[in-house]
Amino acid sequence: MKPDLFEAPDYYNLDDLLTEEHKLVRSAARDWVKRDVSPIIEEAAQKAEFPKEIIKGLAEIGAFGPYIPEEYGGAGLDQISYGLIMQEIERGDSGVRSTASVQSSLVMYPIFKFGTEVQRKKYLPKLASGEFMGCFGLTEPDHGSNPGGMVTNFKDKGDHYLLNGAKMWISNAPFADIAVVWAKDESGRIHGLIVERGMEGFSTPTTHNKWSLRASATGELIFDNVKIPKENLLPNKSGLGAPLMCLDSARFGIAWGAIGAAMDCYDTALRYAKEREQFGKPIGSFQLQQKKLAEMITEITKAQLLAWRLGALRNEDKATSAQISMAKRNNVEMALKIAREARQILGGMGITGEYSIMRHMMNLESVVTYEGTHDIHLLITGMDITGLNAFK
Ligand code: TGC
Ligand code: FAD
Repeated sequence: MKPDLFEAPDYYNLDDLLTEEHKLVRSAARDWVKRDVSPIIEEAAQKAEFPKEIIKGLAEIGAFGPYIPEEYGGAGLDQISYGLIMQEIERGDSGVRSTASVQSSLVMYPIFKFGTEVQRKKYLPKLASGEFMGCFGLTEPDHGSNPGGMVTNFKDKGDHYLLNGAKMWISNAPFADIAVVWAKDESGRIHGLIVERGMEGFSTPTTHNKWSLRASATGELIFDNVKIPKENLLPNKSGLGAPLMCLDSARFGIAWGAIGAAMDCYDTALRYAKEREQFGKPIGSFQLQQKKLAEMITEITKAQLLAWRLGALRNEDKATSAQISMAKRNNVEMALKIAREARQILGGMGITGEYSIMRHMMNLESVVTYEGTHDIHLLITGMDITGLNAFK
């Protein structure tokens, strides 16, 4: 792979909206991605292997629990810092950002928000340092967009719960030490349970042959009469709203992360267009190539503004779920379109692993589907503005 020469675009001087702390956090993440991710990520993706050696670095830049309070091992940062970290990581690879999103928003957040003090103290510091890795089990083979229909369930057996069912498409599952699993009780109410690797009847088979997010490990979670200690139930919120609150946090991170992937594609294509000559001129001098590049920077700038404003709203605890859906949907589609256009600017070279663009493009095909598909987020916006529910 070519050396990482990334220079971040900032067409509207958005850095003026950031604090010194935001810039410091971003620069630590950016430097780490250049030093420790870019040199190894293409080979990891080609081999379809999660590069476990990056876990320590992710913890050091604050990517595990950026906004979790420091007393639990988190970085105690605000939402814009969290977004900037996700942006920088996904600039390197969406799969690496997935690992951080799951650990922070889908494992640490529910334990912090819905767990007991004992659970917080037991799990959060180890998750923040990367000593423990976690995964989040919501999706099932027959219930993806409609998680409320889940069939995974647990029964009260007096001194423990008995968990049965299966989850599918679970990021980090093959190596996770713990899983936050959503399952129905005997009355059909959804609860979160912490399932630990090693519990009898719990297995995590790997999902093979993905053409997307190849550097992220994906698997299933199988529960065959797994005995769960009662103290592993997250007691402070139940119902579908609990996992959906976690998704709000992760979707916010994706809205920022996708900008990183788009910036990397744009930056690569811009540099290539200025260097590559055809017909005796740089291809960047042709109007058709300029149109592509000009539209890319316009869309990136719009996405940056959306993400920044959403971060400011979340800092004030004022962002709605529907606003988060809009940003996730818009920014991921923006990144996917930019990856496709950027790939064309590189001609044949664009399909090789010499450059990051094709990897970003393939990764983004998962990002546009997970955490709520492109269509589902549109229907959430539709419901919000009309007051009419297309799901029921
Ligand atoms: P509905 O009846 O509308 O709502 C059920 C309850 O939930 C509340 N609620 C929310 N609460 C917090 N945040 C949100 N975003 C919420 N949306 C809804 C709602 O108020 C209600 O509460 P209550 O108290 O009245 O019970 O639910 P529904 O069954 O009609 O479904 C709604 C729908 C389709 C929008 C939702 O289920 C959905 O978002 N589906 C998409 C599923 C999804 O996103 N799955 C992601 C799985 S995890 C993943 O992909 C990780 S990828 C790895 C990585 O991040 O890298
Ligand atoms: P389906 O729900 O079957 O949807 C198929 C198509 O139908 C989509 O285009 C959808 O938009 C459309 N559709 C569905 N309902 C409607 C409707 N009402 N109106 C119009 N169109 C509709 N899940 C987890 O729980 N944890 C994870 O860590 C996790 N990681 C993932 C990692 C990867 C690489 C992938 C690919 C997925 C991951 N997921 C995870 C699952 C992901 O959240 C689901 O794939 C996603 O929610 C969609 O569900 P589905 O694949 O079952 O598609």
